Amino acid sequence: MTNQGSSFTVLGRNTSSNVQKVMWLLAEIGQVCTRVDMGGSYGGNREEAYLKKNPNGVVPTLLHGEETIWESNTILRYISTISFESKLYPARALARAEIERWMDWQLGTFGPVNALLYQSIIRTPEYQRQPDVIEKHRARNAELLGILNNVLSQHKFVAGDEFTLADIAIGPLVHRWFNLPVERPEYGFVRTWYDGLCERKPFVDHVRQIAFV
Ligand SMILES: N[C@@H](CCC(=O)N[C@@H](CS)C(=O)NCC(=O)O)C(=O)O
Repeated sequence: MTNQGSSFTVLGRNTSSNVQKVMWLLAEIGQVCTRVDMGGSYGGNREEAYLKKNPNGVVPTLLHGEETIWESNTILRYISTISFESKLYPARALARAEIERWMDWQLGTFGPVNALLYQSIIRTPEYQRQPDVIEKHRARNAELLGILNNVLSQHKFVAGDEFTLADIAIGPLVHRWFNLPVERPEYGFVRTWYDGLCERKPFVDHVRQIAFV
């Protein structure tokens, strides 16, 4: 397959949850990569050279040989496919759909709601924080995590009994939920799953130990 032997370069700051997913996956499968700080306080992502690679001006962007890939979940699928990581991303259509719907749920449903909560606390100076706004976002996150809790009551990981890309897509956002100063309902199944992630070194290295900014 083209570029299969080429190395990976990830453009993006390690504080971005979308960069974290990619770094976490690469570490899980033992793929060496180079990461270049871009975005946030590092900047560079609105410059012409970067926009030529990723017209959205956001991180991450993956460079692999001659190829340039953007959208973090697409990057996860690309890396898994070319690395033949069939447990993380099986070829069977139904198994794939099970995983991909949770990746899409992260991107289209949970991600935006989680980002609003994160921004209303971490990205807002303390004196400007609005308790009613934080509460609105907290409640919506709690509602969505109830869905996840229900699913995790049925099997060990998000998309079944195997650890897959679905866990990697959602993990960094659940990490934020458990570490923001908000009240949380008792979601025992999500807690057990999250505690399990915290026992994985790649998760600790690329998600858990990175400070919130
Ligand atoms: N859907 C995109 C979202 C990418 C995105 O919004 N990245 C944020 C960081 S999480 C970003 O680049 N923000 C601007 C910046 O960091 O300067 C993906 O999953 O790759």
